[in-house]
Amino acid sequence: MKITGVEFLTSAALPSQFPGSNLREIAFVGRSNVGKSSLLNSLVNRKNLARTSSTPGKTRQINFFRINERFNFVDLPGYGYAKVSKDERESWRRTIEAYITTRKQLSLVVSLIDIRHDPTALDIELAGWLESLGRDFVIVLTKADKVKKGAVAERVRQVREMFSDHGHLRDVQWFSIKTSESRVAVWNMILAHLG
Ligand SMILES: Nc1nc2c(ncn2[C@@H]2O[C@H](COP(=O)(O)OP(=O)(O)O)[C@@H](O)[C@H]2O)c(=O)[nH]1
Ligand SMILES: [Mg+2]
Repeated sequence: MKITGVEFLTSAALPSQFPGSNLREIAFVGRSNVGKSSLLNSLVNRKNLARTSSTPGKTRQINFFRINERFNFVDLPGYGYAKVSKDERESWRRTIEAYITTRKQLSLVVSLIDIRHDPTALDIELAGWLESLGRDFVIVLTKADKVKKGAVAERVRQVREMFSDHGHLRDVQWFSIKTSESRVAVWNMILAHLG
C-alpha cells in the first residue's frame, strides 16, 4: 500500500464531535503499551503519526486520520493496566462504546494483543462486545520478534482457536516493527476486508 496522504482530522470523545467524513473507518484498539502507535506509524510510513494522540488530554480521546483520501484510521484510547481506577475504566468503556455502537462508517476493528501474553479480560470483553454488535474485527498479535519463530505460528493458531466461536473475527495476524513482511500482511488483511 503506497501512502500518498495522511491527514489528522480531529480528536473526539463524544459522537457529536466525530468528524462528518463518510469514508469507511478502520479502528485500532488495545491496552496501553501493546504497540498500537508503532503499528499505526509503520502502516502509514510515518515516524510520528500518533504524536498528536499522545499530547496531554488527547490520550483519552479518539483520534481520526484520513489515509489517501480513501478511508480513515481511528486510534481508539488504550485501555490501562490493572491499577487503573474503576472510574478511568468506566470512562474508557463509555468512549469506546459510543464509537463502536454509533459509528456507521466503522468497517473493521483491529484488536491488538501482545503475542507474549494471554488475552486479558478486557481483550475478551471487547471481542464479545464486537461479536454481539455484529462488528467485524481482526486480531493483530504484536511484538512477534520477542518470541521464538516457531512460537509465532503456534500463538496465532491458539488465538484463532480461542475465539473460534466469534463469527465476526475475520482473521488473526502477527506483527513486528522489525519485519516489513508483517506490515504487508497486516495491510493485505485490511485491504481484503475493504474489498
Ligand atoms: N521489540 C518490539 N518492540 C515493540 C514492537 N512494537 C512496539 N514495541 C515497543 O513497545 C513499546 C510500546 O509501543 P507503543 O507503540 O508506544 O505502544 P502503545 O502504547 O500501544 O501505543 C515501545 O517501547 C515500542 O518500541 C515490536 O514489534 N517489537
Ligand atoms: Mg500509543
